[in-house]
Amino acid sequence: MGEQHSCCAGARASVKLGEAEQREPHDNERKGSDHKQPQQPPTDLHLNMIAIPGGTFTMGTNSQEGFARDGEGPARSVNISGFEISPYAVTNGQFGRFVESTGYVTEAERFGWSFVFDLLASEETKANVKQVPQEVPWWLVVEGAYWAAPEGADSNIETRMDHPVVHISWNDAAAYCQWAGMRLPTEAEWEYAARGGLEGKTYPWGDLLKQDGEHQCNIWQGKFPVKNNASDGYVGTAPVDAYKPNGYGLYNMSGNVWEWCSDWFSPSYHQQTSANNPFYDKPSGGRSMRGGSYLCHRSYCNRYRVAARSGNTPDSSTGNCGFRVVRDKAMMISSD
Ligand SMILES: [Ca+2]
Repeated sequence: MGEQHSCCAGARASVKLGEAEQREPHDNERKGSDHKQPQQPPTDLHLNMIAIPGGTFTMGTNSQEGFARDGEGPARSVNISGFEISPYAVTNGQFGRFVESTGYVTEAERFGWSFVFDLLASEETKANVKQVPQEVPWWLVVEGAYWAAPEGADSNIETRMDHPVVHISWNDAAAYCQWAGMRLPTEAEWEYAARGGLEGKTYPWGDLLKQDGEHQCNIWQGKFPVKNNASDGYVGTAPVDAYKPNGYGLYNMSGNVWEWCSDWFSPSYHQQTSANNPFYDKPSGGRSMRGGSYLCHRSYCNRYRVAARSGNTPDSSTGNCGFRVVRDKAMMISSD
């Protein structure tokens, strides 16, 4: 794939466990099936979808603050058809209903491990870690870490049902969408929605990181990667409805967790996609992610801006990446 940012999210392929430790998915696991019969999604799963009107906006940025190598620009005018988007990232509670209904097994479970940020893991978990990527030593390869045990086997989500589900690969997210009658947003839809009706701003709320001295999102304060002051209230994930929503009523489009998009990731996205409902459809090895996460820091990974982009391989999973869902607008008959 194109430029990949290991600080944002570790890649599955960068880890080579010993033969005895490397668990390849079995065929039946790849299908995400066990003995349960898949059921229809509950009708109350995504009740509060928000309608985003079609329109034209300036996508991307030419700002020096942007990462040119990521392909954040050149900024250009893009047309988007209307769609509906969830106001929040998919929660642990919602993903749990998917698993309960279908018996779906995530890729973190199939491979037997996922990437956990070291400050979040217990001392016991850290002591059992067999591998840490040298270039990004804050990403621990934790065996037994998955969506319901986000920091490893000695963790759980009991008090975090309203937090975004994490350790979800792109393939896992796509499976949830298929079950829920949804799809992942394109990058263009995501950015259009994240801007909340504002034009050319850095963040979903404007150009200043704080408003009236108040934190607007869950990122990192302190010294990355050793000291997180958490002055925004959270070291790890925050509830999906924390902080103020943007102009469209969407929460946490910046920070908290990265969100998968449907496009393949390419730094030449802006040069190679249409101005009408752009979508990068050439397989590049990586899928796009947007929004940044609780690990982003101004000094290190300033990718919680609305034009910022990253990507990861579709089988990778980390403790700072989730997703939100969209669907095409239902046909409306105008009474005008
Ligand atoms: Ca934080």
